[in-house]
Amino acid sequence: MFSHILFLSPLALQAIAFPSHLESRAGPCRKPSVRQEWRNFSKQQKTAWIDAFKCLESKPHDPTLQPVPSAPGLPPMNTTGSLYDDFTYVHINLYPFIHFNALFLPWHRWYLHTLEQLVETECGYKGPMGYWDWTKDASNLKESTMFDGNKKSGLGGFGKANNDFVVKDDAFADSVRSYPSPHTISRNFSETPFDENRFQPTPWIPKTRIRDVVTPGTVQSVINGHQGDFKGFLDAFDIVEGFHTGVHLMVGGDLMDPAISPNDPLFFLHHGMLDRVWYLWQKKSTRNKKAFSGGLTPGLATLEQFLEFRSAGMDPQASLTTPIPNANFRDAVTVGDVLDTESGYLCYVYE
Ligand SMILES: *[C@@H]1O[C@H](CO)[C@@H](O)[C@H](O)[C@H]1NC(C)=O
Ligand SMILES: *[C@@H]1O[C@H](CO)[C@@H](O)[C@H](O)[C@H]1NC(C)=O
Ligand SMILES: *[C@@H]1O[C@H](CO)[C@@H](O)[C@H](O)[C@H]1NC(C)=O
Ligand SMILES: [Cu+2]
Repeated sequence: MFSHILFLSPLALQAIAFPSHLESRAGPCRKPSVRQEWRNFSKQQKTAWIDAFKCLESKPHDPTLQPVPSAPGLPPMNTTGSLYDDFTYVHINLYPFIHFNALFLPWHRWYLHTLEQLVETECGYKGPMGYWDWTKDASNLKESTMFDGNKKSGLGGFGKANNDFVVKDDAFADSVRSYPSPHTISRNFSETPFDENRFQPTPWIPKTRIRDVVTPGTVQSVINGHQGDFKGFLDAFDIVEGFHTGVHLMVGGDLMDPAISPNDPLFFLHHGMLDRVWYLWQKKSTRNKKAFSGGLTPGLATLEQFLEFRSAGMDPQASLTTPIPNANFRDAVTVGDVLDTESGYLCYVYE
């Protein structure tokens, strides 16, 4: 599943999508919202968060979404899908421009913020955004309390082999996702996701167990390292056998397929954690806070190129004025607008 995305033709990756209506969005941030660890949500808060996501499933497609020319394999847009589906579609469409390059962290920060705005403005949600601190679960991932089977407040567990791994015990069990074709989400746990062809080509990927990747020590060393060097930080953060990819592959099902992975609401809690790791690194020093660098073209044309450029991308180089690709969906902003979570355009902290 990862394979056909990872080794896309480089030509397909060169056209970076420029959003329209670009304007500066700084302003005062007086009372930042606090993003909470999911297990720190009360049961009522969990239900409210889930209901807000379900509300997006009941809202119609937004016709302002204008897909950009993208890689082969982009499914046609389904205009009878929901606003939630649109949100997934933005990720599918822009996938080749926002992974394994400098935009990975800024883009996903914009994406989570856009989701937060959607649930607030479209659905009246007033509760916190969340994150999944998987370091708490390293010793017992499959039995993690994240995978709580409750029809009102639970994100659910894993499906069964005799039922195509469709998740049945969660609050989203009846939620139909339209991409790539209508279905309800599935999950298929693996403790050794790097060792099971979940990510190809496999021979060069260390056969690390996921429990050894999502440890507090791994995260701390990423946060403490590469002072002032965003590219170095990003490379350490997003190694193929690392916690970003590893958690996607461990959960399996929708979350494992990188382009459509936002179909599973766990995506937003996993990426909340990734955004938090960046935030914690930025908090380490003024140099980190201002650091941003890397290339816009993912170095994915060949394995040799990937091993050389890793996650920080190739020329042309990105800068603070680089637009965040948005497929004309919601705010058009630049990297500089999302660098600081308390800049004014953004206004949040992590607990
Ligand atoms: C589009 O999405 C809707 C809602 O999920 C679904 O009923 C319909 O079959 C989809 N159309 C196509 C062509 O997949
Ligand atoms: C579920 O995961 C196992 C272990 O990785 C794999 O062998 C199997 O093919 C997967 N099944 C599906 C339907 O994804
Ligand atoms: C959970 O919330 C409590 C109080 O609201 C706070 O003291 C604690 O630090 C939070 N836990 C985490 C993991 O942030
Ligand atoms: Cu992504």
